[in-house]
Amino acid sequence: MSDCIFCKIAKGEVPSELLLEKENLVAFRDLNPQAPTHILVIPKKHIVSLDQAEAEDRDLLGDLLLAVQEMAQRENLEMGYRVVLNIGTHGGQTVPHLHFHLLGGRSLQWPPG
Ligand code: DGP
Repeated sequence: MSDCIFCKIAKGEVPSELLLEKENLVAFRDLNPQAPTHILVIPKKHIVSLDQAEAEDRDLLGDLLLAVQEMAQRENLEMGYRVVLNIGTHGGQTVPHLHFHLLGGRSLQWPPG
């Protein structure tokens, strides 16, 4: 989508600290980190949120989760980490392009606010 900031990051039209690029996804550091490691893993395909994902996105969703795992291993998060998927207004989603947050490097509280 032409006016989507994450589409622009995925295409390299907006700079980011890009950590991983595959055929169908990219991973980059969050602009506003909430933990020592805060990485976003996004599909190149514009999907607004998990709510808009379809059966044809099954493989893509699996690839995104495996990319999160790969990034966690690269970041040496052996003590554990959290994967967050915010959906819609009540879910706290601010960027309407599906993205997994990978948070780690400190002990994280539960429940979230
Ligand atoms: P969410 O609230 O789940 O929609 O998370 C959106 C995240 O995206 C938030 O943690 C900040 C991050 N973010 C927003 N704009 C940019 C950007 O232009 N570059 C990067 N690297 N991160 C961004």
